[in-house]
Amino acid sequence: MKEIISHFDIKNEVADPQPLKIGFINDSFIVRAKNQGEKSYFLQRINHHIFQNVEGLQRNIQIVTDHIRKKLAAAGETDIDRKVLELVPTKDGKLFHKTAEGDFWRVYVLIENASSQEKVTPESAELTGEAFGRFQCQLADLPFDALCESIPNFHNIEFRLWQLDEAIKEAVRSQKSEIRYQRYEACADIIAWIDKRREEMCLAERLFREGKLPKHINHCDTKVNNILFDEQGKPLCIVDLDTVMPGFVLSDFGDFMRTAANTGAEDDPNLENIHVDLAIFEAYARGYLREATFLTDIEKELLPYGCRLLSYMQTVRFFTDYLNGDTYYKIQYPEHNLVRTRAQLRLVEEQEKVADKMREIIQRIN
Ligand code: GN1
Ligand code: MG
Repeated sequence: MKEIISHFDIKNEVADPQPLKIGFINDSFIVRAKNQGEKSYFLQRINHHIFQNVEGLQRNIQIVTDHIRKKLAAAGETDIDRKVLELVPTKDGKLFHKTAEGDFWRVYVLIENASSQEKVTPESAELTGEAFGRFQCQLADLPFDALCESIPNFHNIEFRLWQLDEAIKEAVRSQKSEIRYQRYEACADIIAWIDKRREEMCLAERLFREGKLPKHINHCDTKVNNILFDEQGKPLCIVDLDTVMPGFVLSDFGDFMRTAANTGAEDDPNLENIHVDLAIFEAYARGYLREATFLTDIEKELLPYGCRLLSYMQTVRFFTDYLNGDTYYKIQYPEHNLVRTRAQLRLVEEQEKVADKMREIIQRIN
């Protein structure tokens, strides 16, 4: 680990990296300054099986953080170092270090005195909505194709359904004794449930093809825990920029609601816990719409649909991984991906029940 750190342009003395348990994808470590008052760092091993174009990924992050830093400076903001992430280059000026074993590492400056939350209150949701709205707005003047898709077709539901269909085909072809066959056979109800909603859920992609729905730069992982709050509980900085890429604003709005406006957990084994928290929905939407001033009418109109779309997409993704034998998401117990699937599926059903109420709320705020 010490060796890894030595490749980066870190000028102060630091302690050994300590592992952090966050995220399902990358491995993260904290690298503390030895002397008080000096910079500490956040070291990550990038999962290059998932992010196959590490160069493009790191370039995306650099473009986005530079752009936001400029916007913050132009707006006369203070404490900018805590409001936007900063990549630390390697000593030879690269944005990542590749080891002889083929691992990819990167370093950020650690944002001090900041913490993440797993749940929000209506008060913090409004501030969070503003923060994500501002984030999108700051990036709205970048052409959407200024960034690459760090994971191709990441939030493309047509592609996710295709992946599911491939997983099903593989499962059907496999031996009856294999786990994928058994999982497939036991989950006919889930497959039928997904099929019933296919057409509706591909609407956004169709509208894009017809030129009716634009793409912008999105964060594409707007879970509550991807925002850092300061000591007063105010949003400070948006983190986890691996998936910043072109997409529909529905992605960011919907993914936040998927995690925050759910009274249950993403992997709640008790489906009775799962309902839509309309107070959170309303508060977040109010903050978001206040800041995301670039939105077109169709984008605003589709926001409630975006909530269902993202929960549905997550259902499909968790379920595909379950059928594939849990190769993508880290799991904590053998049936974890099935539990996650059922919890997300229930959330879609709950969002369907309150779709009209969501629409009324958006109209009222607008
Ligand atoms: C993954 O690793 P994490 O928690 O930031 C995933 C998201 C999913 C999420 C589900 C690159 O995010 O898309 O919504 O898990 N990220 C990637 O909790 O696949
Ligand atoms: Mg994350």
